[in-house]
Amino acid sequence: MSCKPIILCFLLFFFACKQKSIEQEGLPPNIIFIMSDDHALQAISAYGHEIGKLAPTPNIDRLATNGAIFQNSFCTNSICGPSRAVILTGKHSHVNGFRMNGEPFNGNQATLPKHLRKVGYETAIIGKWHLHGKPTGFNHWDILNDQGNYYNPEFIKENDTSIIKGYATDIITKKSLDWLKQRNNIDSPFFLMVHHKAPHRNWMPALRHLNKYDSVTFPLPDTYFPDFKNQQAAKEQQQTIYEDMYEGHDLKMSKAFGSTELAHNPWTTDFERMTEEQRKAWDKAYLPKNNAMHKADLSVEELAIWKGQRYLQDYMATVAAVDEGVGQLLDYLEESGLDDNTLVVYTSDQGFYLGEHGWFDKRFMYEESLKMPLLMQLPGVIKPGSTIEAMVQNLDFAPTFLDLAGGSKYSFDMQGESFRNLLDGSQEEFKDAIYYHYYDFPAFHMVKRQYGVRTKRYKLIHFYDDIDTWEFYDLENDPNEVHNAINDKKYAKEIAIMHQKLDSLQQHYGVTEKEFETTPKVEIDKANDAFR
Ligand code: SGN
Ligand code: CA
Repeated sequence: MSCKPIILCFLLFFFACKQKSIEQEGLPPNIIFIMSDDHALQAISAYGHEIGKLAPTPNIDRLATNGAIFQNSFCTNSICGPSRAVILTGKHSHVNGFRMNGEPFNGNQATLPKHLRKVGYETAIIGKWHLHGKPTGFNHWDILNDQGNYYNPEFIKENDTSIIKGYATDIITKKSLDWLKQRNNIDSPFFLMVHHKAPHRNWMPALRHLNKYDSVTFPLPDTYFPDFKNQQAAKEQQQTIYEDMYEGHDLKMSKAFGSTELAHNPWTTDFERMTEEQRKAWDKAYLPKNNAMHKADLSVEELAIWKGQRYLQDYMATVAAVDEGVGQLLDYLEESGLDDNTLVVYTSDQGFYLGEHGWFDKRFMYEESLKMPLLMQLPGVIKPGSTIEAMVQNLDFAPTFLDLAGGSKYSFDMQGESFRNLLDGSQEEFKDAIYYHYYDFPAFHMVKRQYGVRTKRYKLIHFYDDIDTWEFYDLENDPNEVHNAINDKKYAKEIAIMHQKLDSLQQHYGVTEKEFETTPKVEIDKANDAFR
């Protein structure tokens, strides 16, 4: 028998494969955007902080090894819904209209997924949405109801709302993998947003992680017991670990030795929704730890330190499941060969305080909540192991992704800019100053309204509404931001320059008088008592 037909078949097969790979090379990259909720960069080992090193995140770190770690990525408004709206629109809060949690998001406006669809992408979002109303611009969406719950959370789809038994982080990972595996239109690139609830308050770890960090002592920051000299807004917040956390709901403390009944737990929804089996495993893990605390008969200061430890142990245990989920997604990309042409992004909607200034939560323009973790891999574009020092913002994500997707013309009216050239190293600098504006006052944690500007070295903040105070920090000499140098003559010149920068940024971004509204005093007084 002649072997000619076999050779012919082989050649045809070879050219077909070759053709396919040329086409694929020409395709814009897929984008997997993994965003957790309230994940401080101190809690990611690749960032080198002590906390991250004691509770490593090997899978998130894979992105730093395979790609780039950003050292200076900032949000424009450190709170959940607003950050998400900025990411979707590439516009500051006062322009996209979603300035604080609870305001309606106008889903008719132009957004990143809508533009990506115009250039041929299939788009999906799975997990936390928190912009109220139904997502628009996505071919597929499957979202947590509002903030979502750690155990047996409720998910909402176009025509279905159901409680899914299990642990939120694992369910979100599984739903994401299922979507990737079952994609109906495999010839188009995709944009998948994987949005975790973890490590958001009230930090409930998965059953397999309930004892994960019991034997680890995390370092509490030098500023754990602050004096807030010349920092009036900081003095008046309600987000101090040892003053404002709910002992049951947040710290999982029991009422008494030998009891599993939770101490202060104003909303029963998080624990009551657990199955009997889950609750049993939970109590088994926490009872001995809580008993030990009761037995130790701690002083006020010792208890404050104990609370810091409990907080960090639980927080990091919720991060562990997120990290495992990232690992599963990366493994799948590698096994399927998709990794070659997929931009994988890991970030959080904002940073978070892990005891700095004595705090949990975010909102303030001080570093730990202003900074977002940001890691990205894209083979062939981002050099493995790169560190990007340039200042970028969540405002710039949409223009950057559109640029990579071949849709940069759609970002013409966005306020962010593409930082694509930072990715391949063709550019090292980006912005010389970033603008911040937080509005959610009076609200949970009573953090004052504030706006400001940050450059590589300095920060100027104005707190307003029921106060009117300015703060200035030299981040090089005072990285912990404990010395408000606004009245220090030594910095007069720098302060004047920062004022100019602030004015010109507000002008550039179209900030009008309307953005500086204040609240009637009766409302503030009412709110002051509401969240204790
Ligand atoms: C909840 C939390 C607050 C948190 C806000 C906003 N309390 O209200 O601590 O600041 O969400 O968070 S909780 O005990 O009900 O969880 S955000 O991430 O959605 O902005
Ligand atoms: Ca958040």
